[in-house]
Amino acid sequence: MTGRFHKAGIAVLGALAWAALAGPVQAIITYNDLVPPQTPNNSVVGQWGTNAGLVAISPDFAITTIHQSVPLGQSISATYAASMAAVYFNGIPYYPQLVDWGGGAGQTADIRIVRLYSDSNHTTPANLTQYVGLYSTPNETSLSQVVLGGMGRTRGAALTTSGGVVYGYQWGGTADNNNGIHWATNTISTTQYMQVVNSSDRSYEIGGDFTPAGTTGATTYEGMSADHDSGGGVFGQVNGQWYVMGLLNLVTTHTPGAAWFNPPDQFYAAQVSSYANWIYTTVNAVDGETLGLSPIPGDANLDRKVNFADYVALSDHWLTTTGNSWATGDFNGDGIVNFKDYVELSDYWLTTIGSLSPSGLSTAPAPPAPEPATLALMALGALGLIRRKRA
Ligand SMILES: [Ca+2]
Ligand SMILES: [Ca+2]
Repeated sequence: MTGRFHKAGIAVLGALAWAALAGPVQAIITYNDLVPPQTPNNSVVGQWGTNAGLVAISPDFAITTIHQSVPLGQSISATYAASMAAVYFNGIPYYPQLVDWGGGAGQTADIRIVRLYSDSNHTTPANLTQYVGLYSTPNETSLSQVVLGGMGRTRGAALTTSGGVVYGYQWGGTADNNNGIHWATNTISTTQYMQVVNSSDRSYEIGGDFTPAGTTGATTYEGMSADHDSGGGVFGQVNGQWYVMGLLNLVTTHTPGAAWFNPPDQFYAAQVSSYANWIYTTVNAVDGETLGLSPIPGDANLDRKVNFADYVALSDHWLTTTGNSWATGDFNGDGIVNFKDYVELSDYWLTTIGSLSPSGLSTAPAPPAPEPATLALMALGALGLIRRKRA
């Protein structure tokens, strides 16, 4: 795969010099025009100028990528980060101010934080009613499904082999760009620290593949990002709430632009969990606003600590198949409390992330190292099972 995936182009840059193709309406690029039944509200993703998007994370704040302002080869500097365009949520204009960019001291993440106002003088706060929380734990690859949402190009003509087999789709014409939000599903298969624009600019990223329909690993509404989807989001639902886990920013390149599923193209997004601490504290420092953070896997009682109280909730419902929820230890939402949920709790055992000062938030994409306490938990788990059987 790495042989063919010789470089990752930046989806948002430049109008391509090729004729606009008539094509169906649906993109982010999908196999068909079906829309996932469960997505964040359409108004969570806004339009950034004519070539990108942004994601609302509170009534008055949003995050987007930086590279839609940066020429190829240039570093992501404050000058480029400060480049602002009109933004629209649900067709209503808002006026952004740069708050911070890059992910904190010494970081070059393709993320900027903006504060939104409803007037061009920046006096009246935007007061958005639709927004999502920040995904706060670096376990994106463990989720069975994520949702992609962006404003980019729609699906163009099918690409076929000489034998007539469809292997991908060209990107639709620029007239399709930024005319509305499009959704798809996928899974996150990788986390990487990788180049975004300039060779010295790197972001922690999450990524996935445009897996062929009907093959192992393809989601029902499988799709991937295309040109001008940058700044749109990768979203995950945890305990019934939506969280942004990435800002779409890179895709495999073809000339002309296209999305292949055979072999699968890759998409990447700046990883929010690696920068959640920075986003949270930066916004909080501006006006005291408290952002939503996704629950820690295993934290049944939502006190942002994974400890014995949570273990008891899981143990009390061990191997039950009805009436379950996050509060009863069903952390993966499949209705059953079993070993899969136990593994999530075990992975985050004794993890503490304060709700008001989340200094303990992980800033690395790798999962936490196993701790000695896990062994103790395993022993407790065995005891719990024995007790259940005797009951
Ligand atoms: Ca807890
Ligand atoms: Ca479960």
